[in-house]
Amino acid sequence: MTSPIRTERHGDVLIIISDNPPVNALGAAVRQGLEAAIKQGVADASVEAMVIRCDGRTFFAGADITEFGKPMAEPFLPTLVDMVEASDKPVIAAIHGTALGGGCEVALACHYRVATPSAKLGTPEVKLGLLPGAGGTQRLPRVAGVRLALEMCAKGEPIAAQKAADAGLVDRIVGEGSLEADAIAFAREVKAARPIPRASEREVAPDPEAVAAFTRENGRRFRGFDAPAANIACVVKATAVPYHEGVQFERAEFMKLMMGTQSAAQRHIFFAERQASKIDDVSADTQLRAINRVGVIGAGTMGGGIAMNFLSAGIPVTIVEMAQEALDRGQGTIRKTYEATAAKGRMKPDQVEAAMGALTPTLDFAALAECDLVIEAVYENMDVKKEIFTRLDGICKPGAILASNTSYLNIDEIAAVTQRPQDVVGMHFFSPANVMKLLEVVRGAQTAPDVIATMMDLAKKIRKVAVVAGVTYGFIGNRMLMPRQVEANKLLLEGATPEQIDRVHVAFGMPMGPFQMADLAGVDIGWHRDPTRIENVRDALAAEGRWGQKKQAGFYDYDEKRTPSASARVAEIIAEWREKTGTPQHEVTDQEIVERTLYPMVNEGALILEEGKAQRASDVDVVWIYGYGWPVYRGGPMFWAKTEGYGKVVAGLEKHGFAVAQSLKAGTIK
Ligand code: T1G
Repeated sequence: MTSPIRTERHGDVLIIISDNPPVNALGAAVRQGLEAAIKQGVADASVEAMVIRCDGRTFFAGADITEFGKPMAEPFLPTLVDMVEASDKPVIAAIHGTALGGGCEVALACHYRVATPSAKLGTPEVKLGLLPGAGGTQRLPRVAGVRLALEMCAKGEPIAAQKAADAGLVDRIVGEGSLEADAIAFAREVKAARPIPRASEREVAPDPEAVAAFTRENGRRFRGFDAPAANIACVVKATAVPYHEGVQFERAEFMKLMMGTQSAAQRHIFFAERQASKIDDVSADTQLRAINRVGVIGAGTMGGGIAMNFLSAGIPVTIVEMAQEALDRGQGTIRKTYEATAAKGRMKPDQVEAAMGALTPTLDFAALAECDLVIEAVYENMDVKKEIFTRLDGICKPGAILASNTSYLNIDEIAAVTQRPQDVVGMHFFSPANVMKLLEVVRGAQTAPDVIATMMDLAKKIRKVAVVAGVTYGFIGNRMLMPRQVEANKLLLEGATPEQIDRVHVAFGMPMGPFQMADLAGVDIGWHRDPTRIENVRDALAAEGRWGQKKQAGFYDYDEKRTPSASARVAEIIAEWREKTGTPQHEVTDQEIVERTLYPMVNEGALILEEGKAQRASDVDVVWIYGYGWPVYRGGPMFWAKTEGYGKVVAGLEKHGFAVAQSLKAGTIK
């Protein structure tokens, strides 16, 4: 097998080139090729300097994650990077694309780094529940300082080449199209410079204030994760001991994380997210439909957020409303949201104007005739949606895709009112639609394969993580949410409190529990609006106007800062309903709450898979990670059930009288 590494000579400079698509991952063959090339360069007296660069779209994007958890072939990356640094001839890293993880560590072991202006450097291992395990936590602070090293290692966000240059991490920004030539020229400039600068030989002073401030500022962000603290500890170690001692500490911390369930969960999600975009029965080269203009029906919270996704991606939007006042309000909210983003420096004013300029507000439904995709985002009522799709069928051009943003309703039933059911699909965005990354693409019985392929491609363009769901009430996410809500309400009547149930979910790692979520979404959502008809605790709250945060009262009381506190009135109402329903009371334990609110979600996920309403278990996990804030370090409900042990989950479900899915019982969930 040919090595992914080749070398070329440019006079006295040896170019070492990696060609390992798609992202030059540092797999065994790459490491072996690099080792041989460096040895060749060091041994060849006519070589004065070496340049390492990569073909394809990027410099090394890290260790090969698919090798993790398997016996690793030599040379190991830590050994290889130390060998690069030990070279007695200057080695220059020529960086384009994203030098990430082990790729950034190879660059740090090089004596100099040059980069194209669009290049990025990063140590995202923490997003895989890990840390830079090839000397990165020891070399990075020595080259770029403690503060930047903390940012890069513990948060994992890549930095732009210019910022890296400002921090001394990159020695020269070179031409976007002349990387190799400029790197060779740079190599010639430094080939005779001595001593050769080695990052591991540099000192870095302790900065306890920076560490304390960083840890304090990111406490909420790092809650529940093991890896950030380990990254911080390694960076601090770099300021306290020589390199060779620091890397031993780094190694030990790395192995602890690698053996842990959190990293396994986060690596699972890394691949699950990429797998989700693959549709088993739709080939990757399916001809896509062109989407050059999008229509959105409804300029409310969802419609406005949905429109922003396309405007931000440079796709013009026609937004339709029934009344001028609603249209103006919707347009105003979009502008305000963009301006708020610009005020935080995350958008330039001209980008705000460009996005607003691409928005065409109208009261004229017929204006949708020119759209390639129309997304209906009106309130959840089947008759209203059928009326709209009947009109769209008469207006829209052939080949236009007709989508509904329904959160629950039957896409086939909606499609059936049109003459073009093959062009009808569900696009279930999550609120706030311009922020939440998940998009459930609901595939109807007759939805055409090229419509699905177009949806998956479009999702990438609008920076969404798309998952295909079949037609079932509530699709994947909301269908699994329902048994959780049902059990949470039952547990209230049996003796638990909203605070206890929510505390268990927050301790599990969810951003909030079922009752805090109800207060955020609105206790009146789905309420029949008749204050005289009170059939459960929720009706009682709604009848009293306790509609949640927006009313500063729901299952909790809220102060002006929306801080929740337990409500005596709610405790009274719950006590009344326990009485009224004659529900036997018992002491509800935290474990019981887990067994009765989280295990049924897993069970429902298994049923969804058995019915073919989701392609694979990892898709279900992606839905919950990106749509409902399930903690990524638990890998999603289906992955978690596996780590929990299917047997334990089945026993817990049976103990509480649930009918358990066959595949869960058999442990055959795929
Ligand atoms: N290993 C193996 N496969 C990888 C990979 C990697 N590091 N990175 C990407 N792929 C695959 C991916 O699964 C997909 O495959 C294809 O490449 C394209 O990726 C010791 C321990 C580089 C920014 O965490 O962030 O180094 O689905 O769809 O959107 O310290 O990939 O086509 O079959 O994401 O253009 C640290 C991970 C590793 C970077 C490109 N590195 N990668 O994004 O393409 S740990 C990372 C990314 C480490 C050392 C440690 C992104 C990207 P498929 P893609 P993209």
